[in-house]
Amino acid sequence: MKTKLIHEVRAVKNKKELANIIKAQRISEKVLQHIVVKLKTGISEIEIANLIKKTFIKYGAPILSFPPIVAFGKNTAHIHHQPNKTKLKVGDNVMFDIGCTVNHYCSDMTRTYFWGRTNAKQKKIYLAVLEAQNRAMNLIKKGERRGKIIDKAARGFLNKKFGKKNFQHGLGHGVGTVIHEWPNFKPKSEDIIPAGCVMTVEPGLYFKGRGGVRIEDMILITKSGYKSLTNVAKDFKNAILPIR
Ligand SMILES: [Mn+2]
Repeated sequence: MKTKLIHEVRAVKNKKELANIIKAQRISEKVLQHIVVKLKTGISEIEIANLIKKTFIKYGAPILSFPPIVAFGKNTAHIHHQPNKTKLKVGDNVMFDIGCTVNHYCSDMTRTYFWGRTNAKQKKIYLAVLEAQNRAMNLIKKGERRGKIIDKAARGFLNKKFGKKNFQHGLGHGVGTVIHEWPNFKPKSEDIIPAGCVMTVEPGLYFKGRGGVRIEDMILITKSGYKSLTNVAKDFKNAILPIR
């Protein structure tokens, strides 16, 4: 057998490592649940980002995987938006990309919501991103392990529908003691994804000056398929938040 390189060794998680990642993810889910109900028209991204940090501390995970991304409205078109004073308006896209660490192991999740109502375009974009994610996951379920083919399943669908400019990042990455680790789902990836690996699947569509949608789940690659590690609803109906 060929000697494994360090990035290949650490990509495959043992039970304890996996338990830490799952614990970090469950905490993130609790935080998201707590935060979504704190939204109100006029609140700013930075206020929500600060509340997210405080809530992670409250739930026992003060060390985050990365600074939380909170984006409202057209700011959701920026892949790595930094929360600012932008205020929430009715009809806005609302994007949260958050993760924390447990014993150094990271979690990573993105959800996009709509504040109060949506138009036909927002719905079309959301459903396309969700479909792209499903296509990639179905391929993994069937046993595909080539990173670029899995990326293509989502990207090909989105490119065909919306053109080539609107999904500018990889479909997913390994997660472990660092938030982005080997292997990768991306167009030029030669990676073969091993069983035991924790990966994100995070297609997105971004329209400059208008807004974007990204849906990101973490999955465990298994011998026969995958196991989802993300327990947060993502169907379109759940994405529309009621104004309180
Ligand atoms: Mn990610």
